[in-house]
Amino acid sequence: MLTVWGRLNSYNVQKVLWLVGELGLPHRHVPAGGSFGGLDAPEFRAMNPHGRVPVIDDGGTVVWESQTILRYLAARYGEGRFWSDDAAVRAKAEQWMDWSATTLQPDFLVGVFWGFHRTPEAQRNMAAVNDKVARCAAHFRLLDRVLADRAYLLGDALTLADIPAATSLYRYYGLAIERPAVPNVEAWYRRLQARPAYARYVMLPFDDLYGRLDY
Ligand SMILES: N[C@@H](CCC(=O)N[C@@H](CS)C(=O)NCC(=O)O)C(=O)O
Repeated sequence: MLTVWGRLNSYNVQKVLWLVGELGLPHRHVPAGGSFGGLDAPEFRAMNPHGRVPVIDDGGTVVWESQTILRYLAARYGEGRFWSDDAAVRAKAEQWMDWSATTLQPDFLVGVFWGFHRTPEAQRNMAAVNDKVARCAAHFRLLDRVLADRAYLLGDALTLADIPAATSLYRYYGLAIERPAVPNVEAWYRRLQARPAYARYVMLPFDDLYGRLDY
């Protein structure tokens, strides 16, 4: 049995549970982190010395770091759909995963979501937030150009390429910030909202995180 540790309102946990849902994997979910705590417990640190969620235990194989978990689950359970033995095919998806982790996520999750939503109003650095909002607009325009002739980032089907970037959409569209007109991104987002696993694991309220700098 697969076990997934992590609070449901964590972006990194949502990525993993979304893929678990897409793969239809039976699993046990253990809330951890945030108000659930538990990350400093010796048993948790024995699984993840970094003390962060998500973590999975798949029949004794323990994995942490959300992007590594995505690749593990895809390789183990997603052959033909989320995984390929062809390195060239895999690279097409992995470049978007890495772009998301190194470019979109720092600007959106750290710069905008933390800088604006999670930071109490009196402490916000709006110049820095506005800079990140503008950088995000450029990132979503880039995605818009890529999505001009396709339903998902790599073509007709959802792949690992979509998961990290698209997990941001629910929050990006839920914040009172300026956004560019990106109709192809909006169509992608509508397609994703129709997927039960996206609706179940990504489209979750995040107002409890408003103005909260602590986990
Ligand atoms: N690079 C890590 C980041 C993990 C991370 O920072 N997780 C956050 C939640 S998104 C966490 O555990 N925070 C402490 C907490 O929730 O208590 C990953 O992708 O898994």
